[in-house]
Amino acid sequence: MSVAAHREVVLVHSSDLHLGTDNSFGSSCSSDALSVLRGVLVTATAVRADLLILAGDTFDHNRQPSALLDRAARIMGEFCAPIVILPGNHDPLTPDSVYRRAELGAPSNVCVLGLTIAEAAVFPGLGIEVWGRAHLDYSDMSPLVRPRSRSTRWQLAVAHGHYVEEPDVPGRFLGSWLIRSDDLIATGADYVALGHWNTAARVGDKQINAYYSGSPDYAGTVNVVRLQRDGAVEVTRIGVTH
Ligand SMILES: [Mn+2]
Repeated sequence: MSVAAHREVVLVHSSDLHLGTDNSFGSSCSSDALSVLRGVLVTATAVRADLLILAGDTFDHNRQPSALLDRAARIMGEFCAPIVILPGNHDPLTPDSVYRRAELGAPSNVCVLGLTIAEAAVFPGLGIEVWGRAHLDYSDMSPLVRPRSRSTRWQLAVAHGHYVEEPDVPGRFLGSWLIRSDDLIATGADYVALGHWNTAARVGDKQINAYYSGSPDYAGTVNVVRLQRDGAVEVTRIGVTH
Protein backbone atom coordinates (compact mmCIF):
# COMPACT_ATOMS: atom_id res chain seq x y z
CA MET A 1 0.00 0.00 0.00
CA SER A 2 1.15 3.50 -0.64
CA VAL A 3 1.99 5.94 2.09
CA ALA A 4 -1.12 7.92 1.18
CA ALA A 5 -3.41 5.03 2.07
CA HIS A 6 -2.29 5.23 5.67
CA ARG A 7 -3.09 8.79 6.49
CA GLU A 8 -5.42 11.67 5.83
CA VAL A 9 -4.41 14.10 3.09
CA VAL A 10 -5.21 17.78 3.55
CA LEU A 11 -5.78 20.13 0.63
CA VAL A 12 -6.38 23.84 0.68
CA HIS A 13 -8.35 25.27 -2.23
CA SER A 14 -8.53 28.95 -3.05
CA SER A 15 -9.13 31.02 -6.18
CA ASP A 16 -9.57 34.51 -7.53
CA LEU A 17 -6.80 36.14 -5.52
CA HIS A 18 -6.63 38.80 -8.27
CA LEU A 19 -3.12 39.80 -7.25
CA GLY A 20 -2.03 43.11 -8.71
CA THR A 21 -5.52 44.42 -9.31
CA ASP A 22 -5.60 48.04 -10.42
CA ASN A 23 -8.30 48.63 -7.83
CA SER A 24 -6.15 47.67 -4.87
CA PHE A 25 -5.06 50.37 -2.49
CA GLY A 26 -1.62 51.72 -3.22
CA SER A 27 0.65 50.78 -6.04
CA SER A 28 0.70 47.23 -7.38
CA CYS A 29 4.46 47.45 -6.84
CA SER A 30 4.00 47.70 -3.09
CA SER A 31 4.37 44.64 -0.91
CA ASP A 32 0.67 45.01 -0.04
CA ALA A 33 -0.19 43.79 -3.53
CA LEU A 34 0.75 40.28 -2.39
CA SER A 35 -0.79 40.33 1.08
CA VAL A 36 -3.68 38.11 -0.05
CA LEU A 37 -1.20 35.52 -1.31
CA ARG A 38 0.71 35.64 1.97
CA GLY A 39 -2.56 35.24 3.86
CA VAL A 40 -3.56 32.15 1.89
CA LEU A 41 -0.13 30.56 2.36
CA VAL A 42 -0.06 31.29 6.09
CA THR A 43 -3.54 29.78 6.45
CA ALA A 44 -2.58 26.70 4.43
CA THR A 45 0.54 26.26 6.56
CA ALA A 46 -1.55 26.51 9.73
CA VAL A 47 -3.77 23.58 8.69
CA ARG A 48 -0.69 21.62 7.55
CA ALA A 49 -1.83 21.44 3.95
CA ASP A 50 -0.22 18.73 1.84
CA LEU A 51 -1.22 20.57 -1.32
CA LEU A 52 -2.54 24.00 -2.30
CA ILE A 53 -4.77 24.49 -5.34
CA LEU A 54 -5.31 27.95 -6.84
CA ALA A 55 -8.28 27.61 -9.20
CA GLY A 56 -7.73 30.52 -11.54
CA ASP A 57 -7.37 34.31 -11.62
CA THR A 58 -4.46 34.25 -9.21
CA PHE A 59 -3.41 37.45 -10.98
CA ASP A 60 -5.88 40.14 -11.97
CA HIS A 61 -4.32 40.61 -15.41
CA ASN A 62 -1.25 39.69 -17.40
CA ARG A 63 0.29 43.18 -17.41
CA GLN A 64 1.95 42.78 -14.01
CA PRO A 65 5.31 44.42 -13.26
CA SER A 66 8.16 41.91 -13.34
CA ALA A 67 9.16 42.83 -9.79
CA LEU A 68 5.76 41.78 -8.48
CA LEU A 69 5.92 38.46 -10.37
CA ASP A 70 9.41 37.73 -9.09
CA ARG A 71 8.30 38.40 -5.53
CA ALA A 72 5.23 36.20 -5.95
CA ALA A 73 7.43 33.39 -7.28
CA ARG A 74 9.76 33.71 -4.31
CA ILE A 75 6.89 33.66 -1.80
CA MET A 76 5.36 30.59 -3.45
CA GLY A 77 8.73 28.88 -3.57
CA GLU A 78 9.05 29.23 0.20
CA PHE A 79 5.74 27.44 0.82
CA CYS A 80 6.20 24.03 2.45
CA ALA A 81 4.02 22.03 0.02
CA PRO A 82 3.23 21.77 -3.70
CA ILE A 83 1.09 24.48 -5.29
CA VAL A 84 -1.02 23.72 -8.37
CA ILE A 85 -2.04 26.81 -10.33
CA LEU A 86 -4.75 26.82 -12.99
CA PRO A 87 -4.59 29.86 -15.31
CA GLY A 88 -8.01 31.53 -15.45
CA ASN A 89 -9.74 34.03 -17.70
CA HIS A 90 -7.89 36.97 -16.10
CA ASP A 91 -4.44 35.33 -16.27
CA PRO A 92 -4.63 33.00 -19.29
CA LEU A 93 -1.65 31.36 -20.99
CA THR A 94 -1.35 33.93 -23.77
CA PRO A 95 2.15 34.59 -25.20
CA ASP A 96 2.50 37.52 -22.76
CA SER A 97 1.05 35.58 -19.80
CA VAL A 98 2.41 36.25 -16.34
CA TYR A 99 3.27 32.56 -16.18
CA ARG A 100 5.47 32.72 -19.28
CA ARG A 101 7.11 36.04 -18.35
CA ALA A 102 7.98 35.24 -14.78
CA GLU A 103 9.67 32.30 -13.22
CA LEU A 104 6.44 31.30 -11.52
CA GLY A 105 6.85 27.74 -12.64
CA ALA A 106 10.49 27.73 -11.64
CA PRO A 107 10.14 26.91 -7.93
CA SER A 108 10.20 23.13 -7.76
CA ASN A 109 6.99 23.08 -5.71
CA VAL A 110 4.89 25.09 -8.21
CA CYS A 111 2.98 23.49 -11.10
CA VAL A 112 1.20 25.63 -13.67
CA LEU A 113 -1.37 23.49 -15.48
CA GLY A 114 -1.02 23.75 -19.24
CA LEU A 115 2.51 25.16 -18.98
CA THR A 116 4.91 23.31 -16.69
CA ILE A 117 2.77 20.17 -17.00
CA ALA A 118 0.24 19.22 -19.65
CA GLU A 119 -3.11 18.70 -18.02
CA ALA A 120 -2.55 16.82 -14.80
CA ALA A 121 -0.20 17.16 -11.86
CA VAL A 122 0.49 13.79 -10.27
CA PHE A 123 1.78 13.40 -6.71
CA PRO A 124 2.51 9.70 -6.17
CA GLY A 125 3.55 10.26 -2.56
CA LEU A 126 0.13 11.65 -1.75
CA GLY A 127 -1.76 9.29 -4.06
CA ILE A 128 -3.25 12.33 -5.78
CA GLU A 129 -3.61 13.74 -9.25
CA VAL A 130 -5.02 17.14 -10.10
CA TRP A 131 -6.27 17.68 -13.63
CA GLY A 132 -7.67 20.77 -15.23
CA ARG A 133 -7.80 22.75 -18.45
CA ALA A 134 -6.03 26.09 -18.38
CA HIS A 135 -7.54 29.12 -20.07
CA LEU A 136 -5.23 29.61 -23.05
CA ASP A 137 -6.65 32.97 -24.16
CA TYR A 138 -9.60 35.25 -23.47
CA SER A 139 -12.15 33.39 -25.60
CA ASP A 140 -14.81 30.97 -24.42
CA MET A 141 -13.94 27.37 -23.62
CA SER A 142 -15.41 24.42 -21.79
CA PRO A 143 -13.47 24.03 -18.51
CA LEU A 144 -14.30 20.36 -17.87
CA VAL A 145 -14.42 18.92 -21.39
CA ARG A 146 -12.95 15.43 -21.89
CA PRO A 147 -12.37 14.45 -18.26
CA ARG A 148 -9.22 12.51 -17.50
CA SER A 149 -9.39 8.93 -16.28
CA ARG A 150 -8.37 8.31 -12.71
CA SER A 151 -4.82 6.99 -12.26
CA THR A 152 -4.32 7.54 -8.53
CA ARG A 153 -6.21 6.80 -5.34
CA TRP A 154 -7.53 10.35 -5.13
CA GLN A 155 -8.53 12.33 -8.15
CA LEU A 156 -9.15 16.04 -8.09
CA ALA A 157 -10.42 18.23 -10.88
CA VAL A 158 -9.87 21.98 -11.05
CA ALA A 159 -11.86 24.30 -13.29
CA HIS A 160 -12.33 28.01 -13.74
CA GLY A 161 -15.77 28.94 -15.02
CA HIS A 162 -19.38 29.73 -14.33
CA TYR A 163 -21.72 27.05 -13.00
CA VAL A 164 -25.25 27.19 -14.41
CA GLU A 165 -28.29 25.11 -13.63
CA GLU A 166 -30.45 26.48 -16.43
CA PRO A 167 -30.93 24.25 -19.47
CA ASP A 168 -29.15 25.26 -22.64
CA VAL A 169 -31.66 27.31 -24.62
CA PRO A 170 -30.53 28.17 -28.17
CA GLY A 171 -30.13 31.89 -28.64
CA ARG A 172 -30.08 32.65 -24.93
CA PHE A 173 -26.75 33.94 -23.65
CA LEU A 174 -25.79 32.58 -20.25
CA GLY A 175 -22.16 33.70 -20.21
CA SER A 176 -18.83 32.12 -20.99
CA TRP A 177 -16.81 29.23 -19.58
CA LEU A 178 -19.96 27.41 -18.51
CA ILE A 179 -19.91 24.44 -16.17
CA ARG A 180 -22.99 22.25 -15.81
CA SER A 181 -24.03 19.57 -13.37
CA ASP A 182 -23.36 16.80 -15.89
CA ASP A 183 -19.81 18.12 -16.44
CA LEU A 184 -19.14 17.88 -12.72
CA ILE A 185 -20.49 14.33 -12.46
CA ALA A 186 -18.53 13.22 -15.54
CA THR A 187 -15.23 14.04 -13.83
CA GLY A 188 -15.78 11.21 -11.34
CA ALA A 189 -13.47 13.21 -9.10
CA ASP A 190 -13.33 13.05 -5.33
CA TYR A 191 -13.36 16.84 -5.27
CA VAL A 192 -13.82 19.51 -7.94
CA ALA A 193 -12.08 22.78 -7.07
CA LEU A 194 -13.89 25.61 -8.81
CA GLY A 195 -12.90 29.21 -9.40
CA HIS A 196 -14.44 32.33 -10.97
CA TRP A 197 -16.99 33.21 -8.27
CA ASN A 198 -16.13 35.56 -5.42
CA THR A 199 -18.46 33.72 -3.08
CA ALA A 200 -17.91 30.28 -1.56
CA ALA A 201 -20.55 27.77 -2.61
CA ARG A 202 -21.24 24.11 -3.15
CA VAL A 203 -22.78 23.49 -6.56
CA GLY A 204 -24.23 20.65 -8.60
CA ASP A 205 -25.67 17.32 -7.59
CA LYS A 206 -24.85 16.07 -4.10
CA GLN A 207 -23.26 12.93 -5.59
CA ILE A 208 -20.19 15.02 -6.41
CA ASN A 209 -18.08 17.26 -4.17
CA ALA A 210 -17.91 20.43 -6.27
CA TYR A 211 -17.12 23.66 -4.48
CA TYR A 212 -16.23 27.24 -5.23
CA SER A 213 -13.81 28.59 -2.64
CA GLY A 214 -14.66 32.22 -3.34
CA SER A 215 -11.96 34.84 -3.27
CA PRO A 216 -10.04 35.16 -0.01
CA ASP A 217 -10.77 38.89 0.01
CA TYR A 218 -14.51 38.66 -0.52
CA ALA A 219 -15.37 35.33 1.10
CA GLY A 220 -12.69 35.78 3.75
CA THR A 221 -12.00 32.04 3.73
CA VAL A 222 -10.34 29.17 1.91
CA ASN A 223 -11.70 25.64 1.58
CA VAL A 224 -10.01 22.92 3.58
CA VAL A 225 -10.53 19.47 2.06
CA ARG A 226 -9.66 16.40 4.09
CA LEU A 227 -9.28 13.17 2.13
CA GLN A 228 -9.74 10.66 4.89
CA ARG A 229 -8.29 7.19 5.25
CA ASP A 230 -11.70 5.54 4.89
CA GLY A 231 -12.34 7.33 1.59
CA ALA A 232 -14.57 10.05 3.00
CA VAL A 233 -14.09 13.65 1.85
CA GLU A 234 -14.69 16.40 4.42
CA VAL A 235 -14.93 20.01 3.25
CA THR A 236 -14.81 22.95 5.65
CA ARG A 237 -13.91 26.63 5.40
CA ILE A 238 -11.37 28.49 7.45
CA GLY A 239 -10.78 32.22 7.79
CA VAL A 240 -7.79 33.69 5.97
CA THR A 241 -5.24 35.33 8.19
CA HIS A 242 -4.39 38.87 7.17
MN1 LIG B 1 -12.59 34.49 -13.55
